[in-house]
Amino acid sequence: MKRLVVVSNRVADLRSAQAGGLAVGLADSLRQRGGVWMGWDGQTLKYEEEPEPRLRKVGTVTQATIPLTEQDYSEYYLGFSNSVLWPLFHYRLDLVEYKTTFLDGYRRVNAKFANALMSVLKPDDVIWIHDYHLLPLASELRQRGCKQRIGFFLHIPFPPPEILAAVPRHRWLVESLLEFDVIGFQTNTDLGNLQHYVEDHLGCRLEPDGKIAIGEREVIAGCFPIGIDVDSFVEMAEKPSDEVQIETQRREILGRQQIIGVDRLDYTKGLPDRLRAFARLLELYPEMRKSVALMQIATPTREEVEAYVEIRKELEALSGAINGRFADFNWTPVRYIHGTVPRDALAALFRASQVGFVTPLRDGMNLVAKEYVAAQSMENPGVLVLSKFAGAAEEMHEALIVNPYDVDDMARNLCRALTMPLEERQERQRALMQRIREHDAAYWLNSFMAALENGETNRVA
Ligand code: ADQ
Repeated sequence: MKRLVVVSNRVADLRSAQAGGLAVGLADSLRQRGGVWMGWDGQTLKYEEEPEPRLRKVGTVTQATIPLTEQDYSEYYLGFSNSVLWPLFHYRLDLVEYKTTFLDGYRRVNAKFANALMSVLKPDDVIWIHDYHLLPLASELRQRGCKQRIGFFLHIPFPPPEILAAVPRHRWLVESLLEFDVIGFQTNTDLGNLQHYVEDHLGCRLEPDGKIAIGEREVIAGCFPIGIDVDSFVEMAEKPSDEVQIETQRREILGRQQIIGVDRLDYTKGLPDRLRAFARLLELYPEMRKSVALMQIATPTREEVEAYVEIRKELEALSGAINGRFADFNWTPVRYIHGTVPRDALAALFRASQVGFVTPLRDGMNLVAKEYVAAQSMENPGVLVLSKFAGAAEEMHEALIVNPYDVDDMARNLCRALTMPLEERQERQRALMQRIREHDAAYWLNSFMAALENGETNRVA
């Protein structure tokens, strides 16, 4: 079996129990085959140092990391990656902040990654590159003579051509992308967007099997929806800590239901309208007051980008206003937690919540939706209320699908979820669980690797 070389902006800490399903799945595959995981080490240096990657062996896996300079961090990471590509690929043209230096930094760091990677590659390796930070990396590697097969997986959405055309140098970006042998997307919508772009802007031909023909070359572009490690999540959900158990029993005695939201604190996750929808539920259905509460857990991220500071302020103000308006001496409608919760506690909290409320304005997949379903018990499952703009909605039809821009629609569906008869909840849960089991983390990994190693184009419908 060929050695696998994974490249992503950051290298996951493979020894951490908190690593999510993706890191664990990739790490397992790396361990079995032997391989390398390369990325930025999270350090920023004042001065330039042409990076020799720092190698650290963890069992059969070599972690190869490089530092960035402060300028790289600001132009490549905060700049082009997170102030241009992230908002734009999530259809938020209004939040794009572009400077020419951002693009320079983005190209410079991709070249740095390529130099570092060339020094660790062996002729027989297969290379798998992840996410929007590294779109031009295959092109940089090819320029340095890399002949190995290179795959790419985009974790976030791929926008329609009219939106993509707002990125400076968008043509260069897509041409660079086509230097990969396999390009994987989360959904058929994303795949369709790339296909439209290459047909309309680059004059490429689509083969009947979905391959993109560019001159003599053929590129596989496919849909590989990412999944979770269902069993490990089920196991965690079934073992609640004493603290979670006491809290759950208290709510049961009081006859109170809980709606749960868990996200990185990001403007793509639809958090303000989610809180407004909860307030609207209390307005439209006054009988729900004191019998339901919303727990929203939001982990801070990218706090150096202005848009993230704004969203944090907005949420704090909104949760305060809702509590000020509706709270009683013995009932707090919104519990807003600005922080991270350990994965095992999260699983138990999902199981103890009657509704999983997942309402991104746009999301590549959204693993929280799948984790919520995995955590439910078949005897008394909760209901997933899911945005139609999450990639997960392409597969999870049995959730209550909502429009995250329509506060009234979300409020009505919350009420429907909270009052749904047991039989209907079980029917939906059975179908959802079957689907997330079929399309789990291992399936995602194996189907991508089959495309990368054997050129298989079996796409998920
Ligand atoms: P993210 O935008 O980070 O990922 P998501 O898919 O929801 O979004 O994954 C987040 C992970 O972090 C989940 O495992 C979740 O449990 C955990 N998490 C989130 N908030 C947390 C909190 N407050 N406390 C503890 N854990 C928390 C990107 C794309 C997604 C895509 C994934 C994987 O934006 O669309 O699904 O990559 O491809």
